[in-house]
Amino acid sequence: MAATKFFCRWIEAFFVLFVQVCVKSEDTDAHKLLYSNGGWYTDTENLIAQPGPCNIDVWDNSLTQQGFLQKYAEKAPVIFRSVTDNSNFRKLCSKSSLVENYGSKEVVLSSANTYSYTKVPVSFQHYVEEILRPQDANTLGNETLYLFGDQNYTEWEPLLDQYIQPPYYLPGHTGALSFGLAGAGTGVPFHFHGPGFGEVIYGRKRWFLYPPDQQPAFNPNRTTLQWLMEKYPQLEESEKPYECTIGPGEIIYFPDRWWHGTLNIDTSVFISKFLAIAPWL
Ligand SMILES: O=C(O)CCC(=O)C(=O)O
Repeated sequence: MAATKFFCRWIEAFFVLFVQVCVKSEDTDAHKLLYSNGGWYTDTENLIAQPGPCNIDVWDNSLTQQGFLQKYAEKAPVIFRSVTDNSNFRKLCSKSSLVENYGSKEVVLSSANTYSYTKVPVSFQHYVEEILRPQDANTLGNETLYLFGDQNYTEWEPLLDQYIQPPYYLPGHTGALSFGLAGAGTGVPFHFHGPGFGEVIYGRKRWFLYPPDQQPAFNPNRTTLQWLMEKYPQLEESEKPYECTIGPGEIIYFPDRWWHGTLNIDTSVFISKFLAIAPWL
């Protein structure tokens, strides 16, 4: 009897140890990936843009859907921290995993100016090896190619399906996902459209926003980096934007028709969910 008890305890202890080792090594892998930015390196000499202050409300999942609708949906941007766990999606977005699984798939690059007129189809691998690079401070937005949106949804579906979407919604709206990858110092200059969410998977992204009735002064062909260096330092207190720099696992929500411009501090992987009115809902 005593021998059986001893044997059972031994088996139990072994099992607990086994589970602890497995959980710990998964955790460590996730941390290693985050620490290495998923292999999307940026040389420190190419980190020309810096993170800025954050004057936007930040919430964890204690914000209810009702609170979101009352305080933010149509009124103000908001940042969410740790409201979803996209560590599995993050693993799939490491450089080695994306190049291996999606290298031969086509993506359509857009010029990084306000109206993104230019569209250039290339393979994902070509973009990573030949085009993705840190922003040169003198290069214009209309001369910079940027990957955001415009993937063939069917081909990229296995990846996008793994993304856990933000847990907040706008009644009567449907959402479309847009995947992005861009170099340090790149970004999209001020523009506006419908409401949406933007999450950073790797890297850091600085967001600048203005309400619909406060159009900022900017040149649509100059980059957000050029605006930051030329115009931002001259802004009066009352002209300063809403802004925040978000990192992996953080999500920004921007309301309908709010002006927004983005600036990637590091080489960044990101995903947006654009919301549009769905008459059938
Ligand atoms: O995340 C970005 O850099 C650009 C996102 C954006 O502003 C947009 O797609 O409208």
